[in-house]
Amino acid sequence: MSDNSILTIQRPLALPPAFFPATTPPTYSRRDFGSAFHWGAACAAYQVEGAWQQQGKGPSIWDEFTRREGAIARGEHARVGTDFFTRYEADLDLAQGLGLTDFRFSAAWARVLPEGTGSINRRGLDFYDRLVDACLERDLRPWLTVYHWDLPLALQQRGGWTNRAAVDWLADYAQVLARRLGDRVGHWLVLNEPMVFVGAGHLLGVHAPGRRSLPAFLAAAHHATLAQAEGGRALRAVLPATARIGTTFSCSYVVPARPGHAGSEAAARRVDALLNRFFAEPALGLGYPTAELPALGWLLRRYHQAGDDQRMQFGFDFWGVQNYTREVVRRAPWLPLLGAALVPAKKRGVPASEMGWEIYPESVYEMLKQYAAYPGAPELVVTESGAAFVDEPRAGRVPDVARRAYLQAAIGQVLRARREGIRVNGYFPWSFTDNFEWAEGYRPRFGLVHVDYETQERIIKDSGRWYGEFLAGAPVEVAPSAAASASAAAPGSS
Ligand code: IFM
Repeated sequence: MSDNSILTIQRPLALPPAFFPATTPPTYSRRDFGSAFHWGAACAAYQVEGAWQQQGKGPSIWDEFTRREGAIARGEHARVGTDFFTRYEADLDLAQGLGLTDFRFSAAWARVLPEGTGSINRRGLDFYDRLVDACLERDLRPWLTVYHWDLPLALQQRGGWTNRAAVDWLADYAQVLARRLGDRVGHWLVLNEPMVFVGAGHLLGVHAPGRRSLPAFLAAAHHATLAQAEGGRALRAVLPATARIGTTFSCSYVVPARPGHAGSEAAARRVDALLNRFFAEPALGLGYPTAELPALGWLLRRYHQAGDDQRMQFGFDFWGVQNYTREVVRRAPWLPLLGAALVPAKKRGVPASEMGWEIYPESVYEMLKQYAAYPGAPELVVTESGAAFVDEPRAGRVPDVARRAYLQAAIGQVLRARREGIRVNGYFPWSFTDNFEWAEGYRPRFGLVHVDYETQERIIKDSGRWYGEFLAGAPVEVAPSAAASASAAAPGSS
């Protein structure tokens, strides 16, 4: 990394206390996490690769969805993305320069199998082969996500996730990757955030494939739950015994808008079951959280077949915890299914990121605690964590003070969890570079590295420079006044 001399750990005193809750350790350094801790950064194929039609790649549901009028902010798309397909070596050079030990990316299913099943596109698979080697050449351990939302369009035309055959499609595709890359990729993640691609894609209609249907949602959810476990088994069958197989969950610490109020508490439990427990508990053999979500009775009657409870179980080596915020929930009896609504950060008047998500770094600690509390829970890894802000380069620098502070606070919360004995063994900021943020387009920037989408020029932001300093051993010193004056933000309106 160049110009280290100007890297100092600044004390962001001007930031609101939410950035540094009083529970943040006031000082810490990389050494506190031990030498085996994984320090990475993450990205996903569709959000960065571009090259949407190159070298035999087939179309994905996102290639189709981004063509729809009004689907994506400002009509943006990811046909070029951050051009990672051609620039991956330069990006990995930056990651190496910052001192990362691990690098997480996904494979584009339609690049490997243009029709989703059947014949392999050798040139597509060759790309991931080169990418894996490029990581290893830079001492970056590759973490490969099998499915990060970009289903081949050909499979959508056969019903996509609503078709039970999707379980086998995913398992077969996972084995194609594992057979070619398993000799060098040691960490595998089956699904990225199933609740998001199932919910936003099939119930809310704001992500590909743009469905708004409760039956489609329930069918897709059940098939994704099966695919999560069967994908794990498919990988296990062909990978070396040393491979670590995980999967990821989107999650948010859920609190009632009116603590102590029975209706509000019950509403929060229902939302927690949907957002945080839905995909984790079946993997442990606990089934779906039907007590809190009676609507799932319909799923069970309609889509669940004999033997599915066993098929939904899998002994993952780790769970990827992906956390950005918390949710404050109020009772909303007029709303079907959940009878609950989220109270937006804006309405609560609390600090929020560009995504409108409350800045609440303690959520990562709370979710680690919640997942670790399951008997039989595997090791945890924070496979995504970060915050989107609008960043403006100034004279060759990107002074993203808020993101840096967020990361410092969130990493501090991971340390807090470790000090309480929680088995969490890695942290991956989302994202390594700015990228295509799905329906929101390019405006929300999450990266440690700024991307100029006109020129594809990269600038390491101050948050990225700080991350490099931290990985090189510099201590974090949380502004004492902020930590001392901080108090947990009030949940807000009911
Ligand atoms: O950009 C996404 C990513 O693809 C999945 N997890 C959440 C991120 C921010 O929204």
